[in-house]
Amino acid sequence: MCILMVVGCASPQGNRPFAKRKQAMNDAQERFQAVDVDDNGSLSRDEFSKSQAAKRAADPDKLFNSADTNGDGALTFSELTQAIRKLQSNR
Ligand SMILES: [Ca+2]
Ligand SMILES: [Ca+2]
Repeated sequence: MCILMVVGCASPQGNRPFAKRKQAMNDAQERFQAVDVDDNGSLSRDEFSKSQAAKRAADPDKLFNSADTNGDGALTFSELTQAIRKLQSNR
């Protein structure tokens, strides 16, 4: 029993490579990255204006401003998803 426990503890469970990271990426993230043309992880006003969310919005500029919660002039993925969630819950 002791030996089994030692072997169990020694198995490198924490060392697994993140092989499935790509699969875990969801649609929203893929769309975000497709719009993020300069690939810096955030959407500038210009990039945002080309996104589906902006095209569907009645006032994309207003949407951008309300989504940019930290006011740095760019939307991160989490800022955008929160804004979209807010939009959807309003309907
Ligand atoms: Ca960008
Ligand atoms: Ca921001």
